Amino acid sequence: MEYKNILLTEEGRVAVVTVNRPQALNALNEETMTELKDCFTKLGQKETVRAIVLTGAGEKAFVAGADISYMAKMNPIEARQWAKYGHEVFNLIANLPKPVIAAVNGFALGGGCEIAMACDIRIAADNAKFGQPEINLGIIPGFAGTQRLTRLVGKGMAKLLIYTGDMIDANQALAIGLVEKVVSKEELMAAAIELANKIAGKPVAPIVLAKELINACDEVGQKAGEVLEGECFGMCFSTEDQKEGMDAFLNKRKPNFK
Ligand code: CO8
Repeated sequence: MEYKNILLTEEGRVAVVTVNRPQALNALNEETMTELKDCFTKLGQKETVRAIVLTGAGEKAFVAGADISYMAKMNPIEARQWAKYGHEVFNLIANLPKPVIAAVNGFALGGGCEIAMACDIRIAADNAKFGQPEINLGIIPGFAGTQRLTRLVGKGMAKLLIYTGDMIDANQALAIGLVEKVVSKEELMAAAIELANKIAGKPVAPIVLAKELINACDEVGQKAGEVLEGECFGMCFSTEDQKEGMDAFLNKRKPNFK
């Protein structure tokens, strides 16, 4: 598939996906969502890619939301379908068997905040702004914002943000646990790529299993989570990397993971 609204670059084991509609502050229309779906599906299957960075083109925005001009004339059935499509694409990212880091370089509003939340880790530039402003359009978040925001920041803070539609800055987002790190906007991409490379250098199976288990927190209780963890922990011992990691430690050398 040829991409018109996103850019894909790969350097070593890290792929960078850039939403590229700066004229509309990288708003997500159907075409962009379909390209993201295609791109993440392929990256998920590509063995040479071990970590992915998602960002937005231009100085101003990561993603300023779902495209309002695309949504304005939707009927209720179409809007419901659009929300479901968003869930499908963002779940693909959230459940991809490799880490995805959002490098939030400006406005992350509505669907933009929601796609950032579908990523594993969020690094924000100090000029980034976050919010779920849907209330000001007469709607609610529709790409799982009511669910992912609540899980990340708790019910009270999610209600404050969703009821008011107010934006918060990067440091406020850090304080409430919506992002994991804030850096200067000049340092953003280097920091995101450095982190992606660091994770890409770790053994693959434990990363995949850890992601599945941490995501499973949303679905299962403590007891079932511990059962799953035990199974996955055992599974690690069937890998070469476990033997290598432990042998390297015991012999006081650096591990050479496959
Ligand atoms: N959709 C479409 N176009 C957009 C969007 C958007 N979300 N955001 C910005 N643009 C466009 C503007 O229309 C403008 O285009 P033009 O130059 O042709 O007039 C261009 O981008 C630049 O934007 P501004 O001139 O507005 O730039 P400012 O710096 O003045 O303002 C803001 C920046 C504050 C980010 C402002 O653009 C804004 O408020 N944008 C909308 C933010 C928003 O409300 N986002 C949420 C959208 S709803 C959503 O995401 C729901 C997701 C779930 C959907 C599922 C429902 C079924």
